[in-house]
Amino acid sequence: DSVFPQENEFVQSSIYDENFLIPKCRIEEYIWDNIQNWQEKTAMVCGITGRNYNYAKLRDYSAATAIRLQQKFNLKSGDVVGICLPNIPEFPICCFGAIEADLIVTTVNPIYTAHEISKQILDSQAKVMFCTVEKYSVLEEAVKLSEQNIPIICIKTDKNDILPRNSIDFFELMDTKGIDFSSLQKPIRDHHETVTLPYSSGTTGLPKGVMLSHTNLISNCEMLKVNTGKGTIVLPTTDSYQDVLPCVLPFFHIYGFTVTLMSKLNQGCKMVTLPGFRPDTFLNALAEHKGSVLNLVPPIIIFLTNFEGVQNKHTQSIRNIFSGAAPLAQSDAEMFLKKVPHVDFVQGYGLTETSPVVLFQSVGSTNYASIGAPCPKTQAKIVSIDDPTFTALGANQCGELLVRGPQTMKGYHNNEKATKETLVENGWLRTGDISYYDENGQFYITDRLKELIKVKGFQVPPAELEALLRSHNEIADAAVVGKSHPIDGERPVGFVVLKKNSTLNEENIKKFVAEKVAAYKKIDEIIFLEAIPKNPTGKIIRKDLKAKYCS
Ligand code: 4UV
Repeated sequence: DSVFPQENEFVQSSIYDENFLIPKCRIEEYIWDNIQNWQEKTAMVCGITGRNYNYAKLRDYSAATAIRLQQKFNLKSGDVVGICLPNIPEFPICCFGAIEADLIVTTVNPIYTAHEISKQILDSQAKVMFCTVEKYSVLEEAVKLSEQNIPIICIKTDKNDILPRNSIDFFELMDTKGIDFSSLQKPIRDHHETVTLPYSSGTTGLPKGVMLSHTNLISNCEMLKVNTGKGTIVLPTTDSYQDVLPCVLPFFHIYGFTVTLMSKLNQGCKMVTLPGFRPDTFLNALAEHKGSVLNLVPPIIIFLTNFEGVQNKHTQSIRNIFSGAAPLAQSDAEMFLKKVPHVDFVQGYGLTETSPVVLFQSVGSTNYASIGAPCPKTQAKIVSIDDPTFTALGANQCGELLVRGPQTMKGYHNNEKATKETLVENGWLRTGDISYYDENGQFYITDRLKELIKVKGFQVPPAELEALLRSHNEIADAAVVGKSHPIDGERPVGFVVLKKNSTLNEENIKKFVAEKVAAYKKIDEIIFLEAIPKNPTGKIIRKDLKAKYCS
């Protein structure tokens, strides 16, 4: 357990530190830790087709997958496999099977284009990819673009699916027939080693692989179990294995991965997987499966508040709702809770780089504008933006939020420079968010210092869109910033300097980008400029663009 180096009295510690212990084990041990209590209960059920697995089956299929991955592919401990899957019941089998085989999992957004996937394949050096039959042609194209020779393991999710010719059938891989469970080669990498590599752009630049260890992720799951007075943060009862979670947030993102998938498998819940957000399937899952716990982002909270089709039968079984990943206005929370006054509502704050949760509210707090206070074993401080000593400031002073704790990443994969800029002295991680805390130690996010844009809680790195715009042979220079949007949070706006004689218009440019990126990254508006404002070192002055065009 980490003991933090002492700093001044303004550093904010958790009020829940006492008796908090982090299990020293690997993820596959943690996930199946209490399985004897709920072997026969449903672990995963598809909210569309009803396809389901109980806990005993899920564990056995994961172990069989681990053994076959070790035996059939030329993989060694610490090699990376890519999981490009929507929320389907097989997601944890692929993922925790690969982890049991001592591999590292990089989760890939299943709505990414071939162009986006190929970048992650190359950067992570993935050796095997998992996808659904539906996504196979995109994966095949991505593998081609990356000029690698990578086997693709394919999951049939519909009874009419036909296995693509050059792919490997996942259902054969996970089949337990003929499996000798004792043939699994024991892992040689311990719980401090990297186990997942989700991608995040961090404070600047292109997406980077975030190296998270078993301990990072497990400590975060345990923090969510802490009792804040009126019950635990994530689950309101002790018999949590009866809780049902309609899983609408994607498992590939750290929120869905840790807070939903890992944490709830460890507690014996039933997860209803939804491959994407659609009002009808989401509401069906709530009513039909009697959803009791929800992990959400603000746009879905706004949907539940305003959508006319939301009736009592959809919300009556809900007991606990957690919101995170983007700012939620106090008024949006209040309007929502008028509709569901029986619900325990908690907001949290986190980053991919911190597994993700670092601050959360206590159950029963009505200060919805706040993101709460540090998790167990976690500290937070506010520092002046231009202070190279990162000295903690007192209450009610705005500055950059820094955090540290056992959930803080090991660093960025193959990127020492970005790691050094983000992880500074004494284990502090720079969040790139502007924040302050009040006299009660409650934190508030007021702005973002980093260039990241968040659309519906998803990351849109401006550097990625700028590089894409600049790759057009009629575009001389480009910049991208976020503009506030009442439901999505933000949307990207592009600034473009055209080359001489170019005839490009707004529509051509938007189309050019839309063909190469996932839908939520599409540019909403293009503004033509004579020059992009830059400082003497060539950095785009985004705040000028924002102030002039996006307010
Ligand atoms: O890296 P990332 O995409 O990570 C996240 C993780 C959010 C989670 C997930 C589960 C939780 O339980 C939880 O409390 C939070 O989104 O993006 C990180 C950036 O998202 C913004 C902030 O700018 C981070 O640096 N962000 C995340 N949560 C909040 C937020 C929030 N509650 N309020 C405002 N901004």
